[in-house]
Amino acid sequence: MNDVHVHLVRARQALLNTAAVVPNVDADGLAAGAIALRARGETAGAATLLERGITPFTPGAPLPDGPLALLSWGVRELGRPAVMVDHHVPEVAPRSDQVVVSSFGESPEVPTAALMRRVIPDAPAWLAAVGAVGDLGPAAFGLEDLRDVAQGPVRRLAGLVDSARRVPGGPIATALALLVEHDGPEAALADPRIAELEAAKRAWKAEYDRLIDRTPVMNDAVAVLLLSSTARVHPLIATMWARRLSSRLVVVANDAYLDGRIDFAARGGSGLPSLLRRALPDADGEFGHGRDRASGGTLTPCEFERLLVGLGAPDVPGARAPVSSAA
Ligand SMILES: [Mn+2]
Repeated sequence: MNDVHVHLVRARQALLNTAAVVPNVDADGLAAGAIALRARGETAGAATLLERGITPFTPGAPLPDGPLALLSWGVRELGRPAVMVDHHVPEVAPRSDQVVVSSFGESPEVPTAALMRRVIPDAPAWLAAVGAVGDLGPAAFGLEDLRDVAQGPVRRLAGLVDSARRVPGGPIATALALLVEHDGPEAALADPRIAELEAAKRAWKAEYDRLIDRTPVMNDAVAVLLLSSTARVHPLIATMWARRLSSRLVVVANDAYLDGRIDFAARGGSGLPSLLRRALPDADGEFGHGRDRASGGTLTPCEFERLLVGLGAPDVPGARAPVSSAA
């Protein structure tokens, strides 16, 4: 056996032996979670689903005792045994009682659900595809061994599953249950509970349509758009603007997504996580993780203003005046 194989066997054993599965709640995380739960013989109800704005690395996060399987949360400092499966930029080396399986840096990109098939080789390809499509869109079907899945149903299901987390109080547990309980995307789509996901998708789309015509304020380097919505609209709107304004860093912020905080998405440019942290070096907020061209975070309104100043963003009507030290 080679080292990679030994490592994956160790990861599989850790995954099967952890106290609980903690999946991220986007389509990629939930599909990865469904693969883990099925391998462990568990139902969706056994998973730990964290509230909006909380990650497993948040101090005081409501997590069960014991070792955990963290799926698609990044690789960050954690003071307990764990297995972490992920494709974002790893931020720390794992401790000796932690196992990390990361596809970061691979080309083509391998989202977490697809990566899970290396840990659980008999995991269903359609589940890996639901997660991969959630992150990569149709390009996911170019990944090796995802080429034979039913593309239409997988795309439809991936969109519905990802909608659950986009609206406040959305049907995330239902989305996970559909992935755990069914043996194919068609069966999941035929489940009556899919109506909950369809309602979430409609509610999200209405918010997206309401806000899609707002124009960012921009200079040559940075475009900034401030929105107010309880729906998770800002990442997609940021991606849309980054495509249109390809030379600029795009920051789309939402002041109604989390109570009292600014949740923002940054897109475009490159090396985003370190760019953000350089712009706001002393902040202890939850920000500057993720991927090379897709990052963001959650900051207090004051910290967010300082971030904009640090990034060299234009003055934005609706944001409070820049802090005096930068004036
Ligand atoms: Mn992902």
